[in-house]
Amino acid sequence: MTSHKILCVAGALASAVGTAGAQSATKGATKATPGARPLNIVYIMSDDHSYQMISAYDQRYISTPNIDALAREGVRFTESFVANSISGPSRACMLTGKHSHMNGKTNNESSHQFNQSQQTLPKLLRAGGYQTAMIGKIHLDGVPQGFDHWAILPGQGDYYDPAFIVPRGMHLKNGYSLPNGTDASATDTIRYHGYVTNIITEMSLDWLEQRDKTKPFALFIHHKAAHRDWMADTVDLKAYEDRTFPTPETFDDDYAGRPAAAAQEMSILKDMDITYDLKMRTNPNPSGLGKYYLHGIYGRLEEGIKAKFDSIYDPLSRAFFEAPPTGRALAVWKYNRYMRDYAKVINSLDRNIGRVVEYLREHDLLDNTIIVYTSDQGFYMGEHGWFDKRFMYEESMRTPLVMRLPAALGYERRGDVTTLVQNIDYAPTFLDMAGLPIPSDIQGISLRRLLLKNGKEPDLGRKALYYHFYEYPGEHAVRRHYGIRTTRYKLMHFYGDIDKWEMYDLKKDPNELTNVFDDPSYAKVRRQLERDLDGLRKYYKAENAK
Ligand code: SGN
Ligand code: CA
Repeated sequence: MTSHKILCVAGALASAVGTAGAQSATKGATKATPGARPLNIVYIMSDDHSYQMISAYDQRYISTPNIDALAREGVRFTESFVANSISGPSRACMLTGKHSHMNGKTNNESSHQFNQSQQTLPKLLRAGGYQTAMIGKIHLDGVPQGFDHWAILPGQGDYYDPAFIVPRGMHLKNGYSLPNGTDASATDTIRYHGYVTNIITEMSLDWLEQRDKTKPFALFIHHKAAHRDWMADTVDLKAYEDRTFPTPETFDDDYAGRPAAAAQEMSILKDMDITYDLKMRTNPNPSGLGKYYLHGIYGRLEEGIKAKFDSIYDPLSRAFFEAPPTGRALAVWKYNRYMRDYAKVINSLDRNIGRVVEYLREHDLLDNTIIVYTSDQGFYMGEHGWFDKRFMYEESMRTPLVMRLPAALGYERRGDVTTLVQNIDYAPTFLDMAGLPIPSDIQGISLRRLLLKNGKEPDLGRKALYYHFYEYPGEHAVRRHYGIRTTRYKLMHFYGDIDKWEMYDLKKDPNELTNVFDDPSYAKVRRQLERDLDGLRKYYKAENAK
């Protein structure tokens, strides 16, 4: 350590999903070139990183040269989605290749614990001869299994001087509480000095350095960034301070015809905290969250770091409380503060991704390593007036996904991949690329065939995606809902204390402002989508999921 997808006909869908489910590892498998080196996997996943804030996806806001380079030297998935837009569940989908109702981790609450003893991607890779490691945020209960080495943040973790839970004996215990389910006799918790994104990177590079170099490896680098409350590394504190960000088209959404959207509590204007989220410290009347920032977050920074935060935020804070803006002006002011802080955090994330690529380059590993960059879900950057995620609407059901691909191993595809993909596909993809069998109970499909050649994308046999969000009651008050997304339409059902169906024609209404569920001109499409959603629920054994 240095110091830290119009709609297919019902029969087509049924046969489509059937084909996908029957896919095997050997089908169309890349014949390894004799003497070729085995494939290594570097999977980098951040937290809450919206595709809007990656220049490879969206040039309106910021520049992310290192993430863009991964896409340039490989592929950018333009239709990439999660199955459940919330941390622990999303990570469980990724690790198991199964929807939430099958892997058991339906929401972030530890009352719905992830059963670590189930089949997972790292266990399968390890059994197949891979050396495996995971560093950073996993947000699942208990001790990670299937890794030769791991160091995880307790829960969300901290941006500064973060504690990590590590296998016992790796470091000295320093008294941090362990998450529910952790076998305390098997772990140590230790606080590291520095900024979390740097520390996770350094720990990852340290592991690469000391790994058994005779074996292929799979390294899972899971960043805390860019989770709320967006605390920048000191070197990025001044960045973007002179920038005014354009508000997105739907910033002033009135949620007409969408009661669940109206009932959320993730409004920048109403729910974003001036002190906790936006770091305005001279608040005469801080909220509970504000007090937590003052004592629990800002309060535990080192004096030198506090001074650097003060030099940026205190003049802004004093000016704000002297003449606080109101109404829409306040919403726009908060939006800009939010965008700046979030962008600063992405600067560090992108830079650290660059360090990992550089290490792989220096150690002659780029030719036999796939580097994946994704996030545990998308995020609202002011669209609909929001921050956070959870909804099946585009900004949060989507997630960025780029892959730097080793041409030397036959992965010659470059540019955009436009097939609908979902995070349950990662596990079967990596197993397939590693030449390992894909267990039949995995629900995702291997994307490997999409990565081989340029030209028409092979049909993977899946015409629609299933989505289900469960965390209600819960923070931000997003109602439970499930639905289907095709390349053109989306149908979703909010249930519980709200019982409302919503349907969108994404071609005519990409911002999902007009709910056409009751529009007679869409009656035929709606009947088809309803049948297809039923078909998907049966296919995924989700008929009883709620
Ligand atoms: C925390 C945040 C929420 C966020 C959840 C889940 N509140 O509870 O804003 O939606 O995490 O995020 S905070 O006051 O603690 O910042 S997730 O990415 O882990 O699923
Ligand atoms: Ca997240």
